[in-house]
Amino acid sequence: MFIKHFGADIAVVGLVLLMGFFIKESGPVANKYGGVTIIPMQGKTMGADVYGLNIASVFDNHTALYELFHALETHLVLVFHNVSDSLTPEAQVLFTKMFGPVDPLMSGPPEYIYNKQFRSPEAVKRALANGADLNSLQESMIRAAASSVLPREVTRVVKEVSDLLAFGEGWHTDLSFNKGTPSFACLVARELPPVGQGNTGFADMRAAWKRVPVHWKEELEGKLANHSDGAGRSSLHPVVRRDNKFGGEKSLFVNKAFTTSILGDEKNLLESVLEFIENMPVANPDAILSVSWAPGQMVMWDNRYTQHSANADYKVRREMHRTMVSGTVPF
Ligand SMILES: O=C(O)CCC(=O)C(=O)O
Ligand SMILES: [Fe+2]
Repeated sequence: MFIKHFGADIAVVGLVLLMGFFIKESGPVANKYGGVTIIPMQGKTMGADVYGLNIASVFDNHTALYELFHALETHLVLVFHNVSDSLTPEAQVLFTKMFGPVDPLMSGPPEYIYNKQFRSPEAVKRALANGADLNSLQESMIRAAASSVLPREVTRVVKEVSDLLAFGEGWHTDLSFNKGTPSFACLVARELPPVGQGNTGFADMRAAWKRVPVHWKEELEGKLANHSDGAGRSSLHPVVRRDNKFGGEKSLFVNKAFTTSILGDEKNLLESVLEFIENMPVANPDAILSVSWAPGQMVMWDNRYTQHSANADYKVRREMHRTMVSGTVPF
């Protein structure tokens, strides 16, 4: 009896080891939904590559749409490769609407959008060191935005050759100074530097919360932070949000661009927390993605649980189109 039982245990252990070997050897598990394949990024706490999206036919493919929605909330960043030629700005708007209401005013008037970058001290320092005239720089970017003939829901994110600053440099969460912060954002590459330049970095704020020291957690949980655009719009949000639909996981919700203070932060933790995030590419590389771009590529991110940062390491014109899903009030 004992021998028989023992033998069965060995067989089970053997089977599990064998399965582990195959799973390990075959890499991440790809899931296929009506021609759309979702492959989680290996060795990362977030991110998935998506192949086979035909934006013209996906609207009739409810299984694929549901799975993409689920994948976005689970993996936080989806990189859509080789999206079909039909990826017009109008199709981008329609596709984004599949993830929730798209607010044409979400991006705000161009002046708001392009002003805020001047508050990034490093960017300003670098631009001034390069002899920039900040006023004319700002003007040229506003002109670029206003000359657009795109649908109102699409924000052009442009860096002209002559611009010394790029929109979105430095870790940030889009529009976190609003009361309802955008849930998802969608960025489409239109004009690009050579591959490997102009990457966009993403940081996983679920992983960040898991990894900050326990005594920080005890201090920060339950506190509110003030987020401000420096131009009159501001909101208070919880430092730790937990409104993830899948499991209510906690996520660290302060960012260098817009968080000005934590209410009741007697231990002055905000600075240390922002430093922790800044240092994530070195200390927590598995919780960071550096997404490189190719023509026709589209990226969607969960703007509640990630931060991102544009990398302005190129000298040519770059143009991206952004659409955003209206947000909910964080809790
Ligand atoms: O251009 C990029 O890589 C990202 C810009 C950005 O921050 C945004 O579109 O929200
Ligand atoms: Fe951004």
